[in-house]
Amino acid sequence: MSKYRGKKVLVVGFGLSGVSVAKFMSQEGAKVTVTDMKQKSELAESCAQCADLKIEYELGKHNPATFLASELIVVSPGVPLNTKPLEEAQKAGIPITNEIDIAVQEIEQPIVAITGTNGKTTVTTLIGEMFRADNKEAFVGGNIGKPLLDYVMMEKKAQVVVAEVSSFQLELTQKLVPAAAVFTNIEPDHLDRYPSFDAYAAAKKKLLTACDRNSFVILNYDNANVARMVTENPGKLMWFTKKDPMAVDGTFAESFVGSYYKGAAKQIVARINGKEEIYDTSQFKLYGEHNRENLMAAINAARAMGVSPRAIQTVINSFKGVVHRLEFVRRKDGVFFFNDSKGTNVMSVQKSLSAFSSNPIILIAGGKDKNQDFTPLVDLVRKKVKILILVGEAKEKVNRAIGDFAETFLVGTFEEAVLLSFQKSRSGDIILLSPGCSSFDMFRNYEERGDYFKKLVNQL
Ligand code: UMA
Repeated sequence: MSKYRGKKVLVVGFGLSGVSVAKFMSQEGAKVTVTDMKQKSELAESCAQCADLKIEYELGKHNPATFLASELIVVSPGVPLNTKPLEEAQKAGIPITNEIDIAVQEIEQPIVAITGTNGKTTVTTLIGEMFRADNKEAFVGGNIGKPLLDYVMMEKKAQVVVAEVSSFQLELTQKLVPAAAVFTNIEPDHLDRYPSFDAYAAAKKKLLTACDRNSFVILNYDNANVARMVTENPGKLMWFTKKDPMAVDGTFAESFVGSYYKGAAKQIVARINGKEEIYDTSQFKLYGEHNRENLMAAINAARAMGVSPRAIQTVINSFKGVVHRLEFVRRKDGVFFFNDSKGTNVMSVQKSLSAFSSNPIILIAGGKDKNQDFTPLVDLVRKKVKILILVGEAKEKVNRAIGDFAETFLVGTFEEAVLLSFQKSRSGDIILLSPGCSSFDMFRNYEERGDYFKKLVNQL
């Protein structure tokens, strides 16, 4: 009998994660209540998906008494844990968990978990593709947009679960033991949710402490915040680096397991099980050095999990990238348009700007601020950005930080931003939407923002 049968379960937040939890808990025979700060009219899609289920709703508010009367509270990733009724419930000793932690207790297949500030969606997608190219069924989900509980409810099971996990999801995770854990990089982000960078990094580190000695731990040697995280050896370490390990130091080179990039030859060398394998990246289509890092991370994870080198090479040659991530949209009158709507923090804008070598860039940025410092962009803006178009809630703040380093326009609407970018462009320019901010001031999510950008661009 299900351990949830008859239990009073409160689901907090009724987005993707909440819907999946509500469905699962109903299926398990729990007494489900859903609460969300939004009104019913704003949650039509979620309500429609659960229309056939026997669920109590408390919408438009969070009622502390309902929290205190629950036996289990399942929190959506976007709901901060310092929300008052949650704090009170925690004080009262009511168990609080999340969708990921419930799911991993039900999943019998090995889990490859990917976290980091940037690159995790690309790495997650690449790993999934590599399994598939090797004729192995993979479920690809988590923060990438498909809740893991959806997988639990599916009848047909995959051989492996490849899960992107965010810091929000890791905060409450206790039961996850990944077969492989990947850390792409850790840089300041979500500082509107966390009191400090250390608090954010600590949430990410929970994936490392979740590993046991059989887990493969895949780390970015070139990212200081990741490299310094490993104080003791939690599992089987695999590194990836753009440097030649021989040039780093002798002991590192000797003990090196993982991948490194030989830029001149456009090769990735993977040293696995004491042998070296060479991957040719000359046909890899993704822009930028950071995408070489993402590729190496994926190669390590795939090889650790037994994917064949041949399948990996096939994916390197054919992978087209991830939507909203430095996604090429169109060329019009010699101007190239790129949609990087998923670039929601300063580091990702840095990586996207660095991906282009010589063409002048017209950058469209701004959105909802996450209490970020935009000044790390100064150098790149000065060197690469010809025109800066700022929009959204954070436009004044971004302008104060970087507006002096390119010709800058502040505009009122997203439509104006796109139109102006095209009016100001010349053949050979790159128009890049890379907001450095989240989308919630004007859109439902970054996907909606990116889709709208593409629609406007295609109408030009
Ligand atoms: N809500 C409340 N009370 C609050 C705060 C929010 O009721 O105090 C409600 C909102 O009104 C809304 C619901 O909670 O209706 C939304 O929940 P959510 O923000 O957790 O969003 P979901 O739709 O459930 O999607 C979540 C992840 N969202 C976030 O982490 C913000 C999705 O990641 C993820 O794909 C999905 O679960 C499935 O696992 C998105 C994301 O932006 C892509 N992630 C961040 C990122 O990548 O930077 C971490």
